[in-house]
Amino acid sequence: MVQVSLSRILAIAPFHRDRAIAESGSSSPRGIRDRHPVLPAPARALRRRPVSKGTLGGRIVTSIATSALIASLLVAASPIEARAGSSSNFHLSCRFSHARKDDPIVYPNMPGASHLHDFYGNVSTRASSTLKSMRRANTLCSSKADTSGYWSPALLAPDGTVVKPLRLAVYYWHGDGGKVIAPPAGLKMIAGGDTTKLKIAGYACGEGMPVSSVPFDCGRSLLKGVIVFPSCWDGHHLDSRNHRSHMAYPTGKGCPKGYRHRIPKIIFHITYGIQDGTGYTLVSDAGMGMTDGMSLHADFWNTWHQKALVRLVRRCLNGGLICDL
Ligand SMILES: [Cu+2]
Repeated sequence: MVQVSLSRILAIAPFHRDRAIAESGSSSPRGIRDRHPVLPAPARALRRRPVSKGTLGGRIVTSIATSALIASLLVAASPIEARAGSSSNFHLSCRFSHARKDDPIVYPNMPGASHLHDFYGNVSTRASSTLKSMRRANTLCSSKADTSGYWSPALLAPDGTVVKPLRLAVYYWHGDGGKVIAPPAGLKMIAGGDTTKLKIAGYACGEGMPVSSVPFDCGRSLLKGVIVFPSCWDGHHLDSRNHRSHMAYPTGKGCPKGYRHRIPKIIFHITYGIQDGTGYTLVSDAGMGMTDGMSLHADFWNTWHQKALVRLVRRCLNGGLICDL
């Protein structure tokens, strides 16, 4: 095991952390792949995994480490890099910032026009936000270079009270295929809205892909809302009228015609802070023609400090690593 500083690798001051641990490939790549949220995983085993108070990456890498010593080191250290092969990714944790009836993508400059959204990371995201104002603002994400806009609809308890969520974990996966490019600066997109398509949006416990179209009882684990964004870009448009049609999901044969530009597969894992989600709904259900939390969707606005994002894509994704930011 070799200790390196990711900030040195990336040469980005805001990324400075005390230390980083690079795993030299001694962990089993199979072990990593087994817990890849994108791949079919043993849902029951994942659901029963206890929730750790360690860092996001600590949880993941701990699950693949075989010795308690390595595990404790990895939980304590951040960022972490590990050899990953095809399941390379970088991921960060963004704390809940504020809830507001704003949507800078669907209703720019129209405060109060939207259903109630939970905003994560950037503390300034509002209807009037611009790329410039976003980049100038503070972020609650674990990487200070990530001043992106991340939001999703507010969750309601069965008695109608609004749930204050805890945090959002954002994964940027390499996915299958050749090299990926960084999402272009200013890219806007919306994903989800109908959890009958579980591959795109739904609910889970702990890590892993959605296993339910409605919030449910996770026992001792925390309920998560999971949304998968499209990773094929048309190469021209940063947005489109429905905020979706400039993007496409890959098929078994890769990115479809007209959408050949591969960006990372971005996956949101929202931690609401509740265990039993039975009877919970979303504020967006009625407006989107859904019930029972089935309108789960999310918005992504790439207002990262772009140079840092480009470096992460090159270093972690095209470099075959797992990077915990
Ligand atoms: Cu919404």
